[in-house]
Amino acid sequence: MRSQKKGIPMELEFPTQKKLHLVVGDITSLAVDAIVNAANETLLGGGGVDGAIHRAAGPELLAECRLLGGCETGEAKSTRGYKLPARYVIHTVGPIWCGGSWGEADRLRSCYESCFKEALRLQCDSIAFPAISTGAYGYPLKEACKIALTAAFQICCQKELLYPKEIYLVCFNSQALDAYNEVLDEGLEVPLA
Ligand code: AR6
Repeated sequence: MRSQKKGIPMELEFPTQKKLHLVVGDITSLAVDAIVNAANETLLGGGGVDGAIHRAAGPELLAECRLLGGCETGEAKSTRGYKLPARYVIHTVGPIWCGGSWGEADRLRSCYESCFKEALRLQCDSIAFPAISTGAYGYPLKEACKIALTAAFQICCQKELLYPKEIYLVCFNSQALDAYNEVLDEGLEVPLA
């Protein structure tokens, strides 16, 4: 499908004109329509990417989050981006890894699907995801990357779906980028949406 060297960011353009980007960096710096936050059920902030997003957006983000009444694992709720370059933050709650027999994969898949639904509702052309659940929540990186890529490919294959048109999978370090590239090299089975 492609000859990409390990550790190198990339861009894939689909026949639908949709684009998938693998990028390395800090999601808070991206000027996209929506960035996704890997939050917890309170939606009141935390460490990791959640902390970085709240710091960069400023205190108004927390004020709006307080009005949301939390969020169930696998679901998503959105706020404005405030001081972020992104217009919106879509907050989702990934599963805590408990060994893999507790529906973690279904719930992680549901995070991506819920975020895409929210991006469609908000008419976002572009959306950027961190590798949800792969930090504090302990989800094995490669398995999580496979779920993220499968969900992204499903969207990119749908010509009639108006939003989003560009998906960014953001890697905070080279391990995440390597994991995404390994999954792509091994090939993906993408079920029809
Ligand atoms: N930009 C992009 N990716 C990042 C950034 C960043 N600025 N910072 C971290 N990552 P985590 P989780 C990557 O722990 O596992 C919070 O306290 C990081 O390398 O942020 O879903 C919440 O409040 C990793 O690959 O989220 C919850 O309590 C990925 O983002 C809990 O952590 C996710 O790591 C959620 O845990």
